[in-house]
Amino acid sequence: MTLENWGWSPFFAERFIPWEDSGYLPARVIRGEKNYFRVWSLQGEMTVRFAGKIRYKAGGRADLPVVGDWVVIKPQPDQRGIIHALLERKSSFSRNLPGTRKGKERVEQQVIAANVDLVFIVSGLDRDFNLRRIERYLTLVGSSGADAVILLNKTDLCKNPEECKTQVEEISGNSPVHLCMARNAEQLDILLNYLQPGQTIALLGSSGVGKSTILNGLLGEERQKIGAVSESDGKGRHTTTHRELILFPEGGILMDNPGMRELHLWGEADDLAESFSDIETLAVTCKFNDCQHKTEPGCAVIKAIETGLLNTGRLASYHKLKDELIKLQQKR
Ligand SMILES: Nc1nc2c(ncn2[C@@H]2O[C@H](COP(=O)(O)OP(=O)(O)OP(=O)(O)O)[C@@H](O)[C@H]2O)c(=O)[nH]1
Ligand SMILES: [Mg+2]
Ligand SMILES: [Zn+2]
Repeated sequence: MTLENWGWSPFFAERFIPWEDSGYLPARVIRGEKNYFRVWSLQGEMTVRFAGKIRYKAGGRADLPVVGDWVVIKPQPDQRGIIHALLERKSSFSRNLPGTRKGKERVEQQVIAANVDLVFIVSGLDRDFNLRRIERYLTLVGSSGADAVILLNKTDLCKNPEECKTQVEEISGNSPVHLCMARNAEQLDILLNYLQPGQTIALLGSSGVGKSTILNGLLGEERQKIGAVSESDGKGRHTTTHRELILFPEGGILMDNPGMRELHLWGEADDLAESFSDIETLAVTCKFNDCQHKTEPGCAVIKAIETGLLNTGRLASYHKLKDELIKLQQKR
């Protein structure tokens, strides 16, 4: 096994140069527990903690290691070690953890996963199916620096999966959309093409959509625990509780994730240029440069609604996500 199998590249090698030749090793965080991490290095898998100075020096939560990070460790006896530094991330997937402190609203970046190349956005074709949520995921992935592929799972629970796929393709821009039925491992073969040596793919989506079932189906073994969805509301029960990187024997790394409840964006208003490229392209021909596409005369976006080129749900979603990103920018 090489570091490259685990996603190591010249980008990280360059950042590791200052640590070379003094007993330090690069290692990838494959699982995070409350007080320690599991990492993989050329000395195999081990349990590591981080040196107090990392926590002390960290400007915020975002500077602490998460699953997917490359860290600098010093091995100790019994497959244990200490994390001394976090190597700069190539990409990171973050959300906003809003809250209040001393009565004041505040925002905080929560890095969910690091150094992910591709995200499988998984949606169930049952009650989970929701175009607006898929748009939100696409925006979040757009801000992260990773590419997105949309998987519409549970085709057996949908009367017309092709029709749903067409609807998603209207909002997915350049991201491919695939249908699958993970329970019977059907239509998963095409996904194997995305698994390339050293590439990290994260599975994201609500609880119960079948992320772990997809992972098991691709791997061909019952690696991850699967949980039934509730009969009353069709939602999952948060069966997966830890993020984890799983190395595929044929190459490629998959990250299973717990289902996400709240999905507050962390990014900038400009990030919508990718996930809403249709609207942003129309906006170029609006009469006013700062057109908000609400009531302005000569608005090309409103005109597209009138002619049926664009639907109101999509525009409302654009406004909602844009407002959220602008508010976030103001608070930061
Ligand atoms: N009908 C049907 N059920 C499926 C399919 N794929 C997965 N399921 C079921 O959906 C339920 C949830 O699957 P999981 O793989 O545990 O879902 P998850 O996204 O990993 O959920 P969390 O770990 O809670 O985030 C299980 O009962 C699966 O058997 C499918 O293609 N069709
Ligand atoms: Mg799961
Ligand atoms: Zn306009």
